Amino acid sequence: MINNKGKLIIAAYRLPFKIVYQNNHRELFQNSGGLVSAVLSLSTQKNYPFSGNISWVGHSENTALELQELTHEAGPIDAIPVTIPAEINALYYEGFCNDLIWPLFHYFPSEANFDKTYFEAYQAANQLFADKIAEITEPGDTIWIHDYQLMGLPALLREKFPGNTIAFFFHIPFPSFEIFRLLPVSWRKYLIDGILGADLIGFHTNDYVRYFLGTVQRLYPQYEQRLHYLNLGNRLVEIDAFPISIDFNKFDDAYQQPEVVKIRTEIKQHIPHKIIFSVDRLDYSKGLLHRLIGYELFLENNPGWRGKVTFLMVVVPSRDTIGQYQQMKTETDMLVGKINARFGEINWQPVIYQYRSLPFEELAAMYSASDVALITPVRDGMNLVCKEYVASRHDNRGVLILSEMAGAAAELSEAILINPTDNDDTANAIQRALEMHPDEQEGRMKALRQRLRIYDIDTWTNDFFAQLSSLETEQERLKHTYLKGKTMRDIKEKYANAASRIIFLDFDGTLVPIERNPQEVRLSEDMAEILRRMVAGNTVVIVSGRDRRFLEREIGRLPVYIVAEHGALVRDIDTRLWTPVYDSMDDWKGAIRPIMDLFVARCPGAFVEEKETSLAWHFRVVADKQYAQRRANELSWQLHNFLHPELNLQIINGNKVIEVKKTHYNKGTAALSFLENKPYDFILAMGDDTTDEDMFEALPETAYTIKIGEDLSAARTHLPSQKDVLPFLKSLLASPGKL
Ligand code: ADQ
Repeated sequence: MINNKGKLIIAAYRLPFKIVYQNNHRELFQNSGGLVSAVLSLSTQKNYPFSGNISWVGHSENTALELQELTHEAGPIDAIPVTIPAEINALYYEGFCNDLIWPLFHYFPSEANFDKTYFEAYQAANQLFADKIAEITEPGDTIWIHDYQLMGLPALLREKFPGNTIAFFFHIPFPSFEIFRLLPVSWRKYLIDGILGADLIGFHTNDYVRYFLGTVQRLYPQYEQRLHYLNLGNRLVEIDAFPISIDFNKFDDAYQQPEVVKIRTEIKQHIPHKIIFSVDRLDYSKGLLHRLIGYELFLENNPGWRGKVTFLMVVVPSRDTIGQYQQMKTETDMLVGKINARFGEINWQPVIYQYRSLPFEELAAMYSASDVALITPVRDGMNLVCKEYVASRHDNRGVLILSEMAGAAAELSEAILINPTDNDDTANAIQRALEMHPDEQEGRMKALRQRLRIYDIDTWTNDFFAQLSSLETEQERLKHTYLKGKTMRDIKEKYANAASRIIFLDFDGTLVPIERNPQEVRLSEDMAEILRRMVAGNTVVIVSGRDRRFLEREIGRLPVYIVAEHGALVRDIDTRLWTPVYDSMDDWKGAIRPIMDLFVARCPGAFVEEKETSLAWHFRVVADKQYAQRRANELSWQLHNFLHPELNLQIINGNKVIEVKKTHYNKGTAALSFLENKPYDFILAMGDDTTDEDMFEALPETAYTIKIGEDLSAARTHLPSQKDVLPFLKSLLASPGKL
C-alpha cells in the first residue's frame, strides 16, 4: 500500500464523539455510524498504511480540552473540534446544506431555497475547516474529506498543501446536470472547483460518477477525460464508484446473541403473524408517505391478508427543527391514524408506528424477526438499512423490497426492486414478498448475503485506499520536474562525453510556437541557425504530425532527417527523398471518407482533412461543443464497428479531431527505427503534444525526454514553455563536446 506515510486526517461535518452530562457526570458517546466503524477497523489493520493516531476534524459543541481529556484513552482517534459560530452554522448547516443541497441533490428542487446568505455561510464554514486542518497538517499526511457539507474544502486545502494527498467521498446522490445547473453560476463553479481539489473522488454508484463527470465536462470542456481519470493539465484526478458497505459480521453475529434472541422472541409473541418492517430517519427522501399509501393499497386489494400482517414502521427523529420535517411528521402521523382507523380491528393494528431511535440489539432483533423489509426511499445515496437487514438474516430467510432509487439497488439485484412512487408496484411487491416460497426466499437471500459478506466495510476502505495508492504511483510517474540545476548539469555532461548522439525534435509547440492559423507558422532564423549548428556532430530528426508539403516548405532547406504525418513518411538526410513506411497506404481511404463526409453533413462546422497517410475529421470550430462531442463519439463508434483488424487501421481521438491512420506507426515507432540502424549513447527527445508521448514511452530508459509545458507526461523532465527551447538548445550546444 502507501509507503512512508504521515497521519490520516478525516474531515466530516460531525465529530464521531459527543460529551453528555448526566447527574453531574460527564460521559463520552461514540457514534457507531458506518464511517466510524470503517475508520476504526482501518486503524486496527496489520498493514495500516498511515502512522500515528487518526485526527478527526469536525464540528462540535464541546471544547477541544473537554474532548481531549475524554478521548485520550478512547482509542486511535483524536477529536479536533471546529468551532462554527451559531449564526453561521444555522445558515451553513441548516441552510445551505439541508435547505438547499440536500433537497436539490435528492431531486426535490421545489423544496430547495437558493438564499445568498446560505452560500456566504457555506464558504465561511468551509474556510473554518480549512484553517483548523492547516494547524495540524504536516508533509506526508493524507486528508480524507466527507460529504456535501465540505465540497469547497478540497480546493482550499490543495492551495495550501499542494503536495499532500487529498481524497473526497460523497455520501449522497450526485444529480444529473439538469438539476445541478439550477444552482447560480458562481456557486456551481465554487462547488466543482472545490471538489476537484481532491486527488481521488469517490461516489456510491457509477451513475453518480457519470453525472459528476458530465457536469465537469459542461463546465470545463478543456479537461480531458479518460476512463475514470480527469486531466486538469497539471494534475491527474481519479473519479470512481465505491459503494459503501456495513460491518457484515456485526449484524450476522447478532442473530445468535442472547439479548437479540430474547427481544426477537418477544416481538414474535406480541405479533403472532407476518411482519413487514422499515426503519429510517425522518426525511422526505425516505419515501415514508408513499410507503404507507402502497401498504394501504395492498390491504385494500388483498382482504384475505387483513388481520394476518402488521407493518412495523420505526422512524428516528431527525432535523425536526426544520419546518418541512415537522410537516412531514404530522402527515405521517395522520396517514398511520387513517390506515389504522380504516382497517384496524379490536385485536389487530395494521401499522405499529414508533418515533424513536433504537438501540443496536433491538434493531437487530427487528430485522431478524420480520418477514419482509420494505425499504422504499424516493432517493437515497446508498441506503445502509437494506444492507443491515440482509446481514442480519443469518437464517437466510426474509424478503427485501427495495426502491430502485436507492444507490444500493445497483448491487442488490436479488431484492424485489420497485418504483417507490408507483403505489400499485409497491402493493403488488408486498403481496409477492408475503407469498414467496421459502426456497425462493433462501435462494435470493443467500446471493445477497454472499455479495455483502465479500464487499463489507473493510473491503470498502481497502478498495478506496488501494485506489488512492495506485493513483499516487501514477501521479508520481507523470509528475513534472523542471529541467534545471543538477538535471541540467547532468544532461550537459552526458552530451559532452557521448560518442554518438541523436536528437528528436517535435515541430509545432517545440521548435515554433503554436499559432491560431497553422499555415502561418514560420521557423525563426535563430532556431534555424541552432539546427544548422546542431547537425554537426549529431543526428537530428524533426518528428512532426504535419504533411510533407508543409514540412518541405518550412524546413526542407535544413540538412536534417524529417519525419512527417506522425511517422508515416521519412525524408532521408542525404538523398532528401521521402519514403513511406508502408506501401500502397491509401487504398483504404475510399471506404472511410464517405463515413466522415456524412458526419460533416450532420455536424455543421466540422470538416475532413485528407493527409497523405491519414484522414482527419476536425470539429474544433463547431459552435455547439457538446453536440460536436456527441457526433464525434458517434463517428468514433461507427468507425470502430467498421474497422476490421485485417484493415490495419487505427482511430486516434485527438484534441477535437478524430483521425484514422494505419496502425503500426507513430512517433514512437519512427524514433525507434533510427535507433535500430545505429547505436547511440546520447538520446534526447523533445515535444509538447500528446502524440509525442508515443516517442517518450518508446525510447529506452537512458534517453532524456523533455515535455514542453506543464501537461502530464511520460517524459522525465519538463521545460515550462516553448520560449525556453531555444536557450536550452543553445546551452546544450555550448557544452564542451568530444566531437
Ligand atoms: P442516511 O440518510 O442516514 O445516510 P442510511 O444509509 O440508511 O441513511 O443510514 C441510516 C443508519 O441509521 C443505518 O445504520 C440505520 O441502522 C440507522 N437507523 C435508522 N433508523 C434508526 C432508528 N430508528 N434507530 C436506530 N438506528 C437507526 C447517508 C446517505 C445514505 C448513505 C449513508 C452512508 O443519505 O444514502 O447510505 O449516508 O454513506
